[in-house]
Amino acid sequence: MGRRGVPRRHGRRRRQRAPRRAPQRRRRPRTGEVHPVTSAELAPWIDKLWEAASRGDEYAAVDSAIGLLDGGTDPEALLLDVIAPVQGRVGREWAANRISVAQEHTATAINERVIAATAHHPAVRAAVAAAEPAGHVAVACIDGEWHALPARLLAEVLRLRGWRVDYLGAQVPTEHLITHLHRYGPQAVALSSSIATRLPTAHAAITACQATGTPVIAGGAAFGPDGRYAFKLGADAWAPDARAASERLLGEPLEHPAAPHQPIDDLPHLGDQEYTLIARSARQLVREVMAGLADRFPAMADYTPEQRRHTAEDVAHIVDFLGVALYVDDSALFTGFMGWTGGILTARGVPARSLLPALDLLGERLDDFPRAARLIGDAHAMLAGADPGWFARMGESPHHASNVHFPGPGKTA
Ligand code: B12
Repeated sequence: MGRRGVPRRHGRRRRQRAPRRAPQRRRRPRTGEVHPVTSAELAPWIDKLWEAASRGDEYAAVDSAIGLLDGGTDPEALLLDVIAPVQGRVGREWAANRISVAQEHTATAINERVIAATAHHPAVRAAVAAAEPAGHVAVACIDGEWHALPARLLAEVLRLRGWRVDYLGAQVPTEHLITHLHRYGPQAVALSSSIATRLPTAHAAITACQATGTPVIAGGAAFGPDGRYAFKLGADAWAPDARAASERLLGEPLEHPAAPHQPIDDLPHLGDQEYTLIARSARQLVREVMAGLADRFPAMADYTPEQRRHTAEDVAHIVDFLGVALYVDDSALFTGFMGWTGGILTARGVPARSLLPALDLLGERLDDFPRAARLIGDAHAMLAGADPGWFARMGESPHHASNVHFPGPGKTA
């Protein structure tokens, strides 16, 4: 049953007190042992954790985190100023082809263990218990979203700031999230997504949560560096990182969500059906582009089955990103993705221009779709015009990304 009309305010308790303390000083753990640290003090610990995680040494990684906590380091600083940058470095090192996919997975798995060990450290448990109660929030990843680590960091930071957190983890089916909201009634739901192709699903989840009367704060790399897609999809709030998210939740109450509505009400351009038709025929499009590539590049006949599979996966990513760019009607999303992919290829010795034939084939098949044709044209112009140095820099950027394999046989991970 929906609960629209029931006014639920965040931080109400705090709002009754005056004057407020400066935002950065609020709700820090007050165990008496914790001391603030500067980024210069933390830098060697970032290196230490990175080295342990990248060589797969879980014990050394956990020991370095525990050592920091034993020494009285603010747990929030450990989470956000040590573990998060290390995880960002994992992505950059992979993008630059300096670590393998397996090393990236290993390092990520170790960082997850480090976060878990941190959460159970006595100083952290004491800090959570001592924090002034802030309210009740659910943190969940969008359905199909595997990137749980950013959401987990958010959940731990919110706990440290006094929130009772229901952490639902990766890929939460929207219907189960809604059941949870009805059953436990958190004041807000924090939806996390890192991969832009989940944005249409994120939109459905945001709309469904709001229909229960629960305001939504959205975050994670998928929503764009300035949160533009969160706002386009009707989220009640957005924040760039966990610190800003906790400040936002403790600040002005989130507006009571808009009346129940359909996704198309937020995005009237969906009425042209381009997104729907392309999303529905994505598999067929991938097959046609693959057949076209085989015609144009006889060398593909010598590809191993694995190389063909990888190339097809990459074409599928291009079609997926085209679809999501049509969904949010933003050419920059598709161009950014293609530029980032060009960067990934450049780092692996494959020229970014080798993406052009796939774009050409896609454009030929979609010439009846004016918005899609424009997006493909923009991406084509970018790929044809940019110099290799620019692609190298794009590959290092965390905000635009793709899969890894397109299109040179054996060139990519
Ligand atoms: C680790 C990782 C994975 C792991 C995830 C494991 C896990 N348990 O999380 C695995 C291996 C599973 C994975 C899979 C994939 N990944 Co990946 N992955 C990454 C990587 C390297 C790190 C992500 C991360 O943890 N970042 C660190 C944290 C700290 O990031 P953060 O966003 O800054 O987090 C803060 C804020 O976003 C904010 N925040 C987060 N959530 C929320 C929520 C709210 C409400 C608020 C307010 C704030 C907030 O607070 C956080 C803390 O301050 C990134 C690259 C990168 N540089 O980020 C790619 C990346 C996210 N992955 C990407 C891709 C493409 C994939 C795959 C498609 C690859 C594939 N071949 O299958 C799959 C997709 C799986 C899926 N369906 O979700 C792309 C995304 C492309 C895009 N533009 O959308 C990236 C950018 C790079 C890449 N190509 O690898 N990935």
